[in-house]
Amino acid sequence: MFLQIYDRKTFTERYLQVSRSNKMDPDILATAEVIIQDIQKNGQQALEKYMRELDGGLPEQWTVTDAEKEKAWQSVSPEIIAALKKAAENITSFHQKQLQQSRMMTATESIMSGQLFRPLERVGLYVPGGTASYPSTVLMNAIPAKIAGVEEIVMTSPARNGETIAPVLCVAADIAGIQTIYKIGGIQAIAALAYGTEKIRPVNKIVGPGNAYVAAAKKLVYGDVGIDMIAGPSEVAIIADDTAEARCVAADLIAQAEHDQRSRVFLFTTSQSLIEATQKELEKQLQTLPRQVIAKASLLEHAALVLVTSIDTAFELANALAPEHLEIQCQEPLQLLGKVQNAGSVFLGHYTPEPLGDYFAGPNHVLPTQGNAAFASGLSVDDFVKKTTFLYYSKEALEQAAPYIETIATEEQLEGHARAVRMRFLDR
Ligand code: HSO
Ligand code: ZN
Repeated sequence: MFLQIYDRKTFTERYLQVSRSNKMDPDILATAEVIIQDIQKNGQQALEKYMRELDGGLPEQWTVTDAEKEKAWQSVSPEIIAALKKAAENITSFHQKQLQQSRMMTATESIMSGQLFRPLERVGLYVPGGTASYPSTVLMNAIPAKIAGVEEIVMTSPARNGETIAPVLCVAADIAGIQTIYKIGGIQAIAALAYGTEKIRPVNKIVGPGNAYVAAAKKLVYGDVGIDMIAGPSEVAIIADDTAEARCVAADLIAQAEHDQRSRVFLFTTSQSLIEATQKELEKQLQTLPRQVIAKASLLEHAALVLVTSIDTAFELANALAPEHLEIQCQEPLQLLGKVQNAGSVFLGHYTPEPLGDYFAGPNHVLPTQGNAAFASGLSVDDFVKKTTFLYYSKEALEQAAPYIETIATEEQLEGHARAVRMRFLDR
């Protein structure tokens, strides 16, 4: 398969010097705005109207019942259940180490300060319908929330025409400790979670992927509730030296390309022969890929194979790109880890393909895309925790601080601030 080959200069011009814009489609935003405002104002009645119009009707039961859950467990194969449970174990033990305790920064008799860590009370997880509804995503979103101590985690997913939610999603939700699953999708689900209706309790934060309408809705409700991030199509960048195997490099590029025709995949290598062999392997492997059409479109439109003169240059370009996933398929991968500046998640060595992280190993697969890794991080326990600072001063300690506070308050022309300090030392 002939893919464009770049060097440092041409890659920079084509991929790095273009201004990236994550602006949303104004028509979609306008549609979302109307529905959200209606549901915010008219609650349940408006929610039902949009579910009838857009989802083809109302479900008999608004949430997945115990009987439906029971049936789901019966219909999912034991292998899938075992794999999801093992993955959940690994994700749990990785994320447990992210949990922080409330702490004191200063602790003398006269001055105390610190941070209280408190979980969010209620979190809503959106799970899309259709082909991109993944049980692994249920685990990746809900487990960190559970570990943070979130009391109520609810999930919502479309159940068109009264259909039920996919059994494997119900099983994953159970494994992850989700209590309630609503059968609502789209913009109306996000609005209902954000503002609440008669039947839906509002949440403090909404997480999870979704189509352009769901993404627009999340953006619009942000500020009234928290959201995780607006994730774009999946990306991988591979840095490889001549110890990398072309068939593995090609397989890993395809693994991201098959997600979405807008997925972006990159290879940075010092080896011309690896590039040539990768081209051939891509061609060969695509022939038998079920999602060949999507993967091919993604590769032809967005992929870049980049020949660089040194591994340092490979890192320079990869860091500028700030990819969601970065694979380092080099001889001494651990020694290169320190060169990573911007990446959502890093995969080291020849036996650490990215799907290991998507499904199983423990780190989260909800990661910043489209260059956002330059300023953002993957989903973690932190996303479900509030950090409240606290402060205690004794009379003597405040007395010592008072002149400084008064000076700054005066400079800011906020006499009330100065008085709040002074008041404590006035004779009665
Ligand atoms: N690679 C995707 C996550 C995923 N892969 C889910 C398979 N299922 C975004 O990081
Ligand atoms: Zn994936």
